[in-house]
Amino acid sequence: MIRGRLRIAPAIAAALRADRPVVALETTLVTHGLPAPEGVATARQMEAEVRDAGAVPATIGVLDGAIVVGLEDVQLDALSAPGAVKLNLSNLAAALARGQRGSTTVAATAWCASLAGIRVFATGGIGGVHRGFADRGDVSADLEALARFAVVVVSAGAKAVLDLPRTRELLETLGVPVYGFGTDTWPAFYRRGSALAVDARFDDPTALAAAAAAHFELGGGGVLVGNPIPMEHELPAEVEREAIAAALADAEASAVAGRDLTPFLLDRLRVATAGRSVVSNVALLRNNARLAGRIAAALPPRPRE
Ligand code: PSU
Ligand code: MN
Repeated sequence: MIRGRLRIAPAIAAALRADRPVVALETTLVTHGLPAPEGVATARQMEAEVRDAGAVPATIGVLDGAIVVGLEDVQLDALSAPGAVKLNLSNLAAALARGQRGSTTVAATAWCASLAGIRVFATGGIGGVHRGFADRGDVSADLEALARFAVVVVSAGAKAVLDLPRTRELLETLGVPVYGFGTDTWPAFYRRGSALAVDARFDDPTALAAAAAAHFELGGGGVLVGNPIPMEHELPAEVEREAIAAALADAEASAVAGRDLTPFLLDRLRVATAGRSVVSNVALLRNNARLAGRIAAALPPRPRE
């Protein structure tokens, strides 16, 4: 039924049929998370990292009324022209039906990946519970999607502008396993660690892949992997603290809300750190794409029905 809505590039369809490793990549970080032309360049670097790790990259977006799984270079360029809609679980269908051009968030990409039969997905930082939750009630659809779709999501934690302790609690509530790759604490995006524990630590992609496969076998939903930002790209704690405070103050002083909030905060961080946050973001994205490729390559064969 979804066939017409889901356009899987031939190379990716062939890899999936042969049960070769495939990694889904999202596009909201391209259109809304990074400044142009950094976004498109980063998407291509992430694809290269996935390939270097021995897997096939499948960058996902919405074009001409279809979910395109495996955007070609010209399609990625078309998608990232100004005006792309940021798509999550609640506006994906309307965008498809209207033929709107859109980029997929973690939430929408997890959905599309599971429709396509892709089991691993790389992003930068997931969305979560925003600070000031009591007043705004703003919780990213990424958390609900993680609970629902059986995909391994590789990230550097949740975005640092969020309320990380509440986000961690909600993942626990939703039953999403949070694994640390080479870490006992949940990574905090621009920083390698936090005071928050992971459910299990793995130092080897094969052991991690086995745990994720066991979760899927039990009928579980998504698995979140926390992969710390490479040490040399961490933002100094003081720089990060001040930049986040400035970004949150700017958001408070403006009327920004809803889907616009996260892109607004990321852009304010860029300004407050004189571009350093973007360099760190790109570094952790590439690092996550590479690990996702290794995990995809290590997953046991898909069980045959
Ligand atoms: N990771 C990044 N940059 C980003 C994002 C993730 O390094 O811009 C995007 C993802 O697409 C994620 C979205 O799903 O930010 C979160 O938006 P919201 O908080 O509105 O759900
Ligand atoms: Mn939100």
